[in-house]
Amino acid sequence: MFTQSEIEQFQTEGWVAKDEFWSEREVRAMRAELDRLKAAGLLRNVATDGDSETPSADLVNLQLCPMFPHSDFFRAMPFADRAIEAVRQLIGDPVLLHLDQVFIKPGLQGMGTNWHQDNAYFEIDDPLKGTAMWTAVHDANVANGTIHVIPRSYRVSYEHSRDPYSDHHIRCYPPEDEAVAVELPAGGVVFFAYGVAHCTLANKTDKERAGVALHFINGAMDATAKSGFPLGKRPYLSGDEATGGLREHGLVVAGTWEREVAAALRD
Ligand SMILES: O=C(O)CCC(=O)C(=O)O
Repeated sequence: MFTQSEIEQFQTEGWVAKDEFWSEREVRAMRAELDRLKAAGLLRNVATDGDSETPSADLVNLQLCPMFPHSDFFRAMPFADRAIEAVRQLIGDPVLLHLDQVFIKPGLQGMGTNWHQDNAYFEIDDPLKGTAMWTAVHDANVANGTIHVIPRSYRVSYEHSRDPYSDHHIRCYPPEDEAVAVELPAGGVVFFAYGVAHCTLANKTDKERAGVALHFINGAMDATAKSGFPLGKRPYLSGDEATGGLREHGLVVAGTWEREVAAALRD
């Protein structure tokens, strides 16, 4: 999956990207499933008007967190062999799924998710032993507000406060001039460690852009990791304790990704 130098990039810079991770067919299936979730009214606009409270009528940051209770498709995604293999190379076995969520930014109205370090929520002891896997469901570029990361920022814990433009997020104020804009084609993925400061920006194009964010931790972080799924409900994806989802979800999810892709596409 990754070359040695890509793994080293993750370990020193805190992030690494893969342009062609999911196939064009898998991306079509993701879009179809997101359309279904949207039509079912499950996405919520979390944007506020600058006071962390008043729902914004103009700005839109549509979020669903967690996704798995509403979607067999997104429940299966982290169990895809490719995802597990990539994450275990970066953070080591055993790998657990810690959280899943999606952010949709409608054309022209879509707003960014302000600067933060995931570890301000998750508080794991080693900020490189947890990683986000952010999938670009549409081409993600500077114009539509792609994700930006600050390399090596896992070495600093920035102070976080309430984000005035979100009803529940927190934000920090890192040195933005050090940011890298991670442009990805649809189906591309960026992995960034829990300690890496990141944000997305406004979608200034007239087309929707979505990012699916899966968060993973190494098993050694499980006992003390905050937020995310409750302890005992974070599926082990690799290692001796992995049951394919049986223990945490009550049914075997491993091996269902292809079937879910076909189902989303009604093939
Ligand atoms: O896609 C976004 O707007 C934000 C993603 C994010 O902050 C995350 O996955 O932690």
